[in-house]
Amino acid sequence: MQAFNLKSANFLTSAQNLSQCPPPILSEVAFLGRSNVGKSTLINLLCNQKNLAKSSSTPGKTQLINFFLTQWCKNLPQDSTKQEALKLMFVDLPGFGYAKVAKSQKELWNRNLVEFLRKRDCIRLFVHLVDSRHPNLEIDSNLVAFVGQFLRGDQRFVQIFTKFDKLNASEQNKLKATFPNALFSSSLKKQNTPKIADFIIENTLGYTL
Ligand SMILES: Nc1nc2c(ncn2[C@@H]2O[C@H](COP(=O)(O)OP(=O)(O)O)[C@@H](O)[C@H]2O)c(=O)[nH]1
Ligand SMILES: [Mg+2]
Repeated sequence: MQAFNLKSANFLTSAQNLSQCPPPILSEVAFLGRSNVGKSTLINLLCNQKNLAKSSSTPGKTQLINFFLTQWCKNLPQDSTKQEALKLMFVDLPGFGYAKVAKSQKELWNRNLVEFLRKRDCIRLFVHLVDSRHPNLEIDSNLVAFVGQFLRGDQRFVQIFTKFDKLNASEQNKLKATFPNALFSSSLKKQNTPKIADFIIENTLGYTL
């Protein structure tokens, strides 16, 4: 059974850079990965809404840091109506890598993204999304190494492989065996979504159930 149930999820605001971000008063979950890997889709799945984070088939369109306020309730057997909701900020980040824009524009985005990742103190969990069909791209291993340079003791890092439905059963088993600590997500077969939500909340709020 899912340990946490979604109570609400709303778009809060967008920012171009760190200085425009809302006050850092909530724990944040930063979703990062290549353009088109499925960041917005996963946020929509977790938030149980079709179009909360704009998902598009045109890579590189999201240039802004988007903040979504989510609220969760612990799934208790007894009456939980008086329970205080757990508030968590989901942050949809601009995709790195491919984008159909000028080089100078790309460099500016990269600078803004790097500054956010390094200096946004309230990030508790980095969720690195990787395409299940391309698990070993250099751009992704560079990202792991990069975040590893500044990851603090009170921050966690997890890899989630997206588009798991694009693999056949034997490819799925192989990927799972190769990355035993990772999670796997599919927008077509949503059965892993509750597990992903629980993982995110437990690793963000430091909950032990
Ligand atoms: N088959 C399949 N397609 C997906 C999945 N996740 C995302 N996509 C598709 O991949 C494209 C890019 O997704 P999007 O969420 O916009 O990627 P983002 O750029 O990382 O935010 C869209 O056409 C999605 O429908 C998935 O789990 N399975
Ligand atoms: Mg997106």
